[in-house]
Amino acid sequence: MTPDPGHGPSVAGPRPQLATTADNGLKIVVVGGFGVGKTTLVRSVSEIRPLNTEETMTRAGEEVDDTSAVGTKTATTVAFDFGRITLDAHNVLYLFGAPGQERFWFLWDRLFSGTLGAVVLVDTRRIADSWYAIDRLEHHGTPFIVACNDFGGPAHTEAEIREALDLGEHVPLVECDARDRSSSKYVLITLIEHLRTQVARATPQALQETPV
Ligand SMILES: Nc1nc2c(ncn2[C@@H]2O[C@H](COP(=O)(O)OP(=O)(O)OP(=O)(O)O)[C@@H](O)[C@H]2O)c(=O)[nH]1
Ligand SMILES: [Mg+2]
Repeated sequence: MTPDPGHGPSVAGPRPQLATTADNGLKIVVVGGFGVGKTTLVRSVSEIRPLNTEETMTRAGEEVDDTSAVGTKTATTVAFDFGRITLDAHNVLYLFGAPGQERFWFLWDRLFSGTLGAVVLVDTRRIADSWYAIDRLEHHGTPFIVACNDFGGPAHTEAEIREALDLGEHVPLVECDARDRSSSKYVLITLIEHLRTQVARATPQALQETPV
């Protein structure tokens, strides 16, 4: 595993240290099909230089990796991405980006362990590629939101996307550009709000006592 050398503006300057008061780590997973932008999202929004496990895609993988929809892609995640966002003096968000290729899906169940919630990224040109992610999250009972990453794919109505993903009305569905830091932040804020809503439904009293 190597630290990512080429990184966006979010890590310019000295790297922020984790406050010594930080004692609560919240784990979020970014998951979805092959090449939907998981590494890009973790990279754009992390306050530290993210750890990633991208490897160059070589001709040896041509027979097992379906690269038809991600033609210009030259690297793929083989374990996971890891980034961090400090929420306040005590709370830190740890971001894990899952590997998207089917041959690495066996890692997902372990990655989901202890996860507060998940972002399912979708490329609307190939919606079905993210079905399995939703299936596994539902299996684990992990709350999630869906974010359609902007690849300039065909325009679908929200209803069409919900139908294609068999998505319940209670699951937030947003659009994003994973390359854009503020857009990625918006996705994470949507997830956190969704988690708060769920907690409020289950234990309204507890939420009132612990403002975030
Ligand atoms: N047009 C466009 N391209 C994007 C966007 N997000 C990511 N990309 C590009 O899509 C390609 C795949 O992005 P990755 O972040 O590697 O995708 P991934 O889901 O991590 O891929 P795997 O880990 O191999 O499954 C890269 O070349 C990105 O630059 C986006 O919002 N719009
Ligand atoms: Mg990746």
